[in-house]
Amino acid sequence: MTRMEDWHFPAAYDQSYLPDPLSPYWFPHRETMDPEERNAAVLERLREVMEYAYATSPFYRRTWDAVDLEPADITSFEAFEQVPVVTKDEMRASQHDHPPFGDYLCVDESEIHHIHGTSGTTGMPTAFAIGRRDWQVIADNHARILWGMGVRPGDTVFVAALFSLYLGSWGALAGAERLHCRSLPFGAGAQGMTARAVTWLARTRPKAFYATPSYALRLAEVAEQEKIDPREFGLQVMFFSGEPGASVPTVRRAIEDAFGATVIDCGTMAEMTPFMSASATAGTPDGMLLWQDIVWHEVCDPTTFRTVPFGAEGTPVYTHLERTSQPMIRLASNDLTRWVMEDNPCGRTYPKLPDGVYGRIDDMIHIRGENVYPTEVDNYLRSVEHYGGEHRIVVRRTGSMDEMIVRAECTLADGQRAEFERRTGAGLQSLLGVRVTVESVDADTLERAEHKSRRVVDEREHTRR
Ligand code: 8LQ
Repeated sequence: MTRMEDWHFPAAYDQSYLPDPLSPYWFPHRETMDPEERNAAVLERLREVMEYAYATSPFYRRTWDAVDLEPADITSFEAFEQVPVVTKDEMRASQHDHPPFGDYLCVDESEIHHIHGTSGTTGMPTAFAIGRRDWQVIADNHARILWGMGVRPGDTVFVAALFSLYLGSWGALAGAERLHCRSLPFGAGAQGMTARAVTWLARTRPKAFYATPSYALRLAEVAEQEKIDPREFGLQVMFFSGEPGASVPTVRRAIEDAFGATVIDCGTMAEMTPFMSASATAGTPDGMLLWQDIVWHEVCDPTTFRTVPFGAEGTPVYTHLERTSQPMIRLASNDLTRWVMEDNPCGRTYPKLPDGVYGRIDDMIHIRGENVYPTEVDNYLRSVEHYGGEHRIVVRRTGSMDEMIVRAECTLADGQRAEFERRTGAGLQSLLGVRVTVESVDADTLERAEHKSRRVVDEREHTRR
């Protein structure tokens, strides 16, 4: 085996390194090597990361001692799959008992370089502490993945996401900086900012753009209102994280058509930063590749947390291979996806999520014995003529029956909408297997997301919402 480029734990990358300009790969060997050889190296690394966590974190020591597990036991992936998963509730409890970062910090507080967090709208926020050296490694990882998307030194990268607690924008920026790009940290979320983004995009004509998919669609609408064709921005690569969308076929097409750029899906979870470790590439633009030498991605049965075979559906479980601050070891995502192992046109030998991550298990709507993903509704509506671009899904109980109402924007005049409602309701019903009442509303009347969309309103008392 030729030596894997810069493969050490703790990771440290040569900050002056840039690949051969003609190479599609940042690390040709690591990216295209025999996956079995890579897995063998990863298995050793997993043991190393666990030894580190066992020695530096009361949280992991407590969890593993309780099931009689020692890092040295991890001699096979089968053994690794028995490592208990970490849940968000456990992290919240650890931060409650050991504020503010929990007893899985693993580095001295003086090492902390950035603090981020969840928005905390649905409970106690979680704090993410990232060490100084880790931040550099994250930047290197993201630069490498951006290189895979076709972004090169000197390209302008426009970051149109919240610069706040949200890690998405900062992570994209760190990668662009390390790649020696011209970074344009535009941000998002302030009053009037979307119209200003249109002006700045038209003036600076960046090569690459980062946001949430919802926000890109919003931006296209605002550009249209400003009488500017978003294709005039000249964007070539648009990469997205934060929510499903870039792999939802009709959403993806709408973005591609509006901007005339390649759409790239990426993103795992903020805790898992370098969160771009699941990402498509210029040569394999569909779905997401799992860059297994940065983060170890498993797709697991959601009850046993054992990996499912390639081809099957499951929930992603993530393990950091290069983080020393708050390393996550088998973090349960609660998302849903399907994975495959096939030859990728770009030549990288990573497994792939061909349909991206389609949603969260707890966002799935259970109605009259059927499971409905909100992304299925989104995907369908965007294929319907006269759909106005935004909707809400309302689930309520009337008497003993659950009913689903889709409130959809319609571009037709008021008197002409009955046929739109009937046809759309029938289409959704045959797709989802449940009766759906469609109520149309005027176009551009439902609020658009500047960040991640929240379209489900579940009014039933027995549900969590
Ligand atoms: N989530 C994130 N990226 C997704 C994608 N590409 N497809 C489908 N769902 C996706 C900072 C990065 O954007 C990651 C991020 O958004 O972190 P968060 O805020 O912790 O949210 C993580 C959740 O967003 C995931 O569990 C997915 O449900 C979704």
